[in-house]
Amino acid sequence: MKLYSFFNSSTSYRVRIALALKGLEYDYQGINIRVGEQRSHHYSELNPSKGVPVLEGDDGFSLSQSLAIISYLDDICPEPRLVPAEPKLKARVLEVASAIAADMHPINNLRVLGYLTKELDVSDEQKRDWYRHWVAEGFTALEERLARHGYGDFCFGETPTLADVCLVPQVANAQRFGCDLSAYPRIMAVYEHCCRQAAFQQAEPSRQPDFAA
Ligand SMILES: N[C@@H](CCC(=O)N[C@@H](CS)C(=O)NCC(=O)O)C(=O)O
Repeated sequence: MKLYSFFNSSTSYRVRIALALKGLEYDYQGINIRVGEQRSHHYSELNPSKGVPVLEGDDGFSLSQSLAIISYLDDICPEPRLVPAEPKLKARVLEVASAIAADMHPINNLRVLGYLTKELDVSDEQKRDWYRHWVAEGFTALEERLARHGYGDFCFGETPTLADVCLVPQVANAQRFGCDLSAYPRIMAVYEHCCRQAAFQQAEPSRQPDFAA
């Protein structure tokens, strides 16, 4: 398998965590989204949405969208299951994953931040305010959700799920943008617990072949 990834991309980070948890080997192909490689002719043939990650199987099957990739990995390599089978737990896990992947990530994606500065002439400070505002909205709701329904060291129990796989990269990105995360003790406790696990460490941005400070 080959993973098209960018070290700092939170969506790539999700898939790297899933691959590491499942112990799956893969070749790493860095796509530098800072310089626009995701918009190159070659890459947009692979992914018309022009984003990372893309997973390419040895049989030529290729797939974009981090959540679809993780669902596929769960089907071809079920242990450990990242989307639990039990209906209510599965729904809770998907609720958290969707809050991050569908509500939070898209409005702070690189192309959105780029549009703010390049097309709408927003200053870097205003762009940071935008980022921090949407992180605060999203994490305030997520903290409440986890306080009501979460338990154990991970989001839900003592084994990682898709909820943790989405939470860790979102926290890492928020830290990179200098967000104050002190109001989210449950989110941060889960994040810190995950960061002590070998699979999560293996997937960290600083440990990727294309890492650049
Ligand atoms: N919903 C997609 C989003 C993919 C995506 O847009 N990834 C970001 C990096 S986190 C990207 O490649 N951005 C490039 C850009 O915005 O131009 C997924 O979950 O895979």
